[in-house]
Amino acid sequence: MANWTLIDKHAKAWLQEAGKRIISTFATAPEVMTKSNPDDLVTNIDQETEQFFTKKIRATFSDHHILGEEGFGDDLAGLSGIIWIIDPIDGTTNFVHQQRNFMISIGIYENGNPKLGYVYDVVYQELYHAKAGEGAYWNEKKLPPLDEVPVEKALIGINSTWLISNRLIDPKTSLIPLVNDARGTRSYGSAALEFVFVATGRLDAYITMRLSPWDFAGGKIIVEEVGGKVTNLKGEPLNILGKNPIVVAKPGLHEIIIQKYLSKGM
Ligand code: 2AM
Ligand code: CA
Ligand code: CA
Ligand code: CA
Repeated sequence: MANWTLIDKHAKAWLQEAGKRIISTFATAPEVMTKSNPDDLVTNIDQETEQFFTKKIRATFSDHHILGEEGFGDDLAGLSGIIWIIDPIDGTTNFVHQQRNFMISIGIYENGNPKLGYVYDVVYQELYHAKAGEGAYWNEKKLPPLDEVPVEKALIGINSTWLISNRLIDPKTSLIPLVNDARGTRSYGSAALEFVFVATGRLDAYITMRLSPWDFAGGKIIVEEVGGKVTNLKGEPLNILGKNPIVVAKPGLHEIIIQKYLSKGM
């Protein structure tokens, strides 16, 4: 039996330490490199932060597995055992351009089941976390269950890249009507931040095109602990080890977004 209290204690301590290390680099410009395209950035700090976690986890929990964005984890064949899914810096573009609005995200799963979720706001030093079945917290404050909200009063996190024609939906029949009906939209540039903003009620929903496991693994556990819904655009469960387009929303609003708006554009 895994000792989840011990795992949680280490995860929190390592997040704090990793956050301090990132802040201590702020005076020096990071080394910025590109990955799949010129807008897909990674820095030496993303890489060093992921290595910080992989070293700690391997030294402390040698039987745990690791999936990290920057590739310092393991080659996973499946979901068996305990897996730490890590995004060392979620919002690298914000990290490079703004030195804020980026998060460290960690989701810990056991045999595919959610166990512990963490999203750490390094600059604000605010930790969002959840233990599956035991609720979610913003620092030490327990987050209340999410209430229902009509579309007319909803603030929705959505990226402008949806306006460019894409293969997932037709923006003219689905997202433009949704943006018209909603109270407002916001784009923050960090998926993990947008997940926890839904969990805290600062956003009512977040709709995003294509996220990898490390982008959503931590935030999904936190949102679900307060009654939020996290699915693909068809309302189906996410593939934890794959890439998914995602709708995150308050209960009720989630069904309306999928049924009234997104199903028309597909
Ligand atoms: P990242 O900063 O860890 O790469 C930006 O809107 C959000 O989408 C961030 O959470 C970012 O995570 C994520 N994202 C996923 N794939 C991306 C890509 N290819 N390029 C830029 N951001 C990406
Ligand atoms: Ca990235
Ligand atoms: Ca990410
Ligand atoms: Ca990242």
